Amino acid sequence: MASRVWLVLLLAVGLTTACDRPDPPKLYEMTGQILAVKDNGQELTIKHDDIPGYMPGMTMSFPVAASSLMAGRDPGELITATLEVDGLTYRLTAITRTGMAPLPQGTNEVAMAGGILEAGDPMPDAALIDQTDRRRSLSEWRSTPVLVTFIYTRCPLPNYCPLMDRHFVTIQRAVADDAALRGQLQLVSISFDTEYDTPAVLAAHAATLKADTATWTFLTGDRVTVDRLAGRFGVGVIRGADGATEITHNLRTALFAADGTLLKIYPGSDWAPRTVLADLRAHLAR
Ligand SMILES: [Cu+2]
Repeated sequence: MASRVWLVLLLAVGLTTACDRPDPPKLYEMTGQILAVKDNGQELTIKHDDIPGYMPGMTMSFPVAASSLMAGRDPGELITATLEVDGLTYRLTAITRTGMAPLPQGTNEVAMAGGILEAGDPMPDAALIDQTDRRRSLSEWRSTPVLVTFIYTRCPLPNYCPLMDRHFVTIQRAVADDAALRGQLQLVSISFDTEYDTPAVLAAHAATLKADTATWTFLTGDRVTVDRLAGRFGVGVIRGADGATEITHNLRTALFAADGTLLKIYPGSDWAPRTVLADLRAHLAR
């Protein structure tokens, strides 16, 4: 995902021009913190500061030019590095440790740096709790098609969590009304507001939505578990200071197949319930 963001950014700012004689690679000095060391291949996820004249600070993955540069790399390391940009490719050609610092708290970007689910991946497991205060394992949903999303009940943005709720209401109704789909899809909404969204709050929320809890389950859990799980789905969660009620987050809704593998992720808010229903029908027909 990060590299796609990067590509879009490069195109948007027009750093490359087609047909020109190739320019020599450009070198930029950057500072940041290593959040994750990818065990497969030579890649580091770095939360970096602004790179003057090039890009604002963000968290993204960088390929490393030589395996020798990977020696001794640790999450938490503060570094300076040289970023070499050659057309659309980029890599780190020098890395120097300047210190160590605790990994960021209050966000789950470390979990996200660990790798995001892709189509075909098995549904991750997690120990959670449902709206009736019962302990549940996400793996319980591995034997049926399931649509999973992440929300919090106090979300103030109408086109964020409340929209996901409305979409799930629409899908719940469509599935119930269609003989071919009835009983063929479970819905799971997981709250990352682990402080406020207790089972009782989730039960009240489910009642407000007229959720049929036989097919639509609301889950939450301890913050570390939920944040790690959200990260696996590519949902970034940034909490304010103590007492803040708003949580900064993105939206990712995932459809899993009857064998528990990921069929498709619907990012953001501009997907339509009918798309999910069509994908479900196609999956069931296979
Ligand atoms: Cu929200």
